[in-house]
Amino acid sequence: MLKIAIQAKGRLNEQSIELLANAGITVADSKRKLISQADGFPMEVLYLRDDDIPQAVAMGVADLGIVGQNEVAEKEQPVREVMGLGFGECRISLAIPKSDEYPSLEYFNGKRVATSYPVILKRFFNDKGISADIHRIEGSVEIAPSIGMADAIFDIVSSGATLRSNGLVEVEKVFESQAVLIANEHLSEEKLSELARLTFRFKSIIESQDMKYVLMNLPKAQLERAIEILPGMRSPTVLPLAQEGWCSIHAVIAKERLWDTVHQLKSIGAEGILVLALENMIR
Ligand code: PRT
Ligand code: ZN
Repeated sequence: MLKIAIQAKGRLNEQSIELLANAGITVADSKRKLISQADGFPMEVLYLRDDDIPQAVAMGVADLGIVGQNEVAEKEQPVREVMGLGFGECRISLAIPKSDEYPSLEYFNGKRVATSYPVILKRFFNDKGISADIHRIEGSVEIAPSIGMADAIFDIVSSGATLRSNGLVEVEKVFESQAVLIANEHLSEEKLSELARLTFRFKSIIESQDMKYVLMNLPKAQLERAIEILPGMRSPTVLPLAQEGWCSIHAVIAKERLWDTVHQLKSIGAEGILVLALENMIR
């Protein structure tokens, strides 16, 4: 049976539980438990702090984990990154007081930089030949410059609101992150085949999140043109309508192309266009 570690509480907890639920795996809420048995899949769930997940997976305390790529990179534990999960997107950036001029990376030579990600930062500065003084601090990194603890910071940025409200500006985006599924490097054959069943479900959920299911009525004479407009999985499904000379078309369209495609279809005479959410796309 697979054991998966997820964040006990925090930003990735809810979406990890939701992803499992969409994959047909119901897990208990983590508030009172450290470990629980899932329903719908042979799996145990371990609730941990995100910082501990890479190590738990590397040691085999858990077979799998859901954690930010930032933690995987920082902790440098030997684990396999299986797939990106499409949530928890953020970046780790260098930010400086907005009153400072920023000529180039050279700015950081000799500066004190506060961060909870010293390993990633050290690697970046080494790569770029910058010699700065890296201060490791946990939590509230963004206030370090204003209280005189540091000249600059290296921290997680999402909307940028936290930086702005602390009088800082983002000057270098260093590391892009999202939640990932990680696995122990020495899983048994049996566990690997359970993992394959799990990733199959995850992939179909993640793919379908970017897609819409579209149906419409169209004069049969325009069918050829509609097929050219529609990207489709293979080709669109075409059904006859009771009304002579008309048909109904069903197709799956990527969200970012949806409106362009709809406008084109309308311009060749499509009517009664319905756009539906797609729950799962199994290839
Ligand atoms: O208790 P535990 O150790 O498990 O949790 P934690 O407090 O260490 O982590 P948590 O729950 O804050 O974040 C978990 C993971 O979510 C991170 O490791 C990232 O992979 C991911 N993530 C995505 C984020 C953000 N977005 C995010 N915005 N983690 C933190 N932030 C914080 C950031 O530190 C900063 O304070 O949000 C602030 C910036 O947000 P904006 O929107 O103002 O730019
Ligand atoms: Zn943490």
